[in-house]
Amino acid sequence: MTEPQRVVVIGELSGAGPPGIERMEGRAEFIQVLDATSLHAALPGTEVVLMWDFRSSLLRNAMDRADSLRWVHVAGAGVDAAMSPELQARDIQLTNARGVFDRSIAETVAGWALVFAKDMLRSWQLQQAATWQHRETEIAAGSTALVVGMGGIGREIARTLRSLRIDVVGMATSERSDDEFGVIRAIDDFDEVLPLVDLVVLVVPLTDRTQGLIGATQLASMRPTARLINVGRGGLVDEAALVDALRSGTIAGAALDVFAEEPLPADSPLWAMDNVIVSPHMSADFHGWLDALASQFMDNLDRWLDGEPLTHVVDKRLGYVSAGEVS
Ligand code: OXD
Repeated sequence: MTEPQRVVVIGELSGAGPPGIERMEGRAEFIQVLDATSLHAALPGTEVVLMWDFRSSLLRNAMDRADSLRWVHVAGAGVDAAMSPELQARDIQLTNARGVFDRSIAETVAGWALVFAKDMLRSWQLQQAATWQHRETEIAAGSTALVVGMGGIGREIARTLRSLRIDVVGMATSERSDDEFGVIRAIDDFDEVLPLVDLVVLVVPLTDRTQGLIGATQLASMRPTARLINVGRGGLVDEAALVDALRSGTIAGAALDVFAEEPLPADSPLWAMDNVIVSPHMSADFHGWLDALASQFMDNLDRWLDGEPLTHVVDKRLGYVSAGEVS
């Protein structure tokens, strides 16, 4: 009889393992680690690591102990915290939670687009003051949104915005023609397209290329009526420059699900700004998301144990699952 596959799980779990672990009985054993010391002890001889906590930097800092590592699964969309030169260079497969979050994030983004257009933040603020103040609001239909990052999540965002009759310009690493979205612009054209749109949605992975994509220069080039939605990573935006731009009216508003530091520090000026929505990194997290993440991993683990190819394999040079990948 073959030994069960040892899977080292990095991150907090509420039960004995990820939800649905029973189906792996006899096939896999899960060892949970929460700190560097236990990871250091568990890594030697381990082939499979599940990063249940997609934000953890534990593995990145312990790659010298990972003598037998062959597969890392990140239970999240962004793999930036797992990425390291060693992981990139070695023959280790990296997979992510592609597909799980598309709908939840798309609905969040569409909701915020409408909150801005229909001035709902102001209505809420006036309600707090029991003030009846009639106003006129924008029509979102006919406005233009730039969606930066056209992987699975970005495409679902683009679809959902289009269903509101918002025109969408998609942007990805390189220019390409797409059956559904027409010409997808290259990220190198970012500064050129930015001044032409009403809404900028960041859903692109954080890589060396996208770090600090939006700084003071980019903000200054945006329409004063434009809004920024960030559901990618805090590092995509220079947060201090954003605060300045929101204060001075350089841009009209921002909805932020991700921040340079999380949780957002209590003294961040963003908390108190009336043209800002602060969301605690939860745009992806719908009721049942943990079950969905676990079940996606177990399906891949079954494939691994059966010697079949894994799905949702991240291109480690790009930092995301490339368009041609099985998903
Ligand atoms: C993720 C996220 O990458 O929720 O999964 O930010």
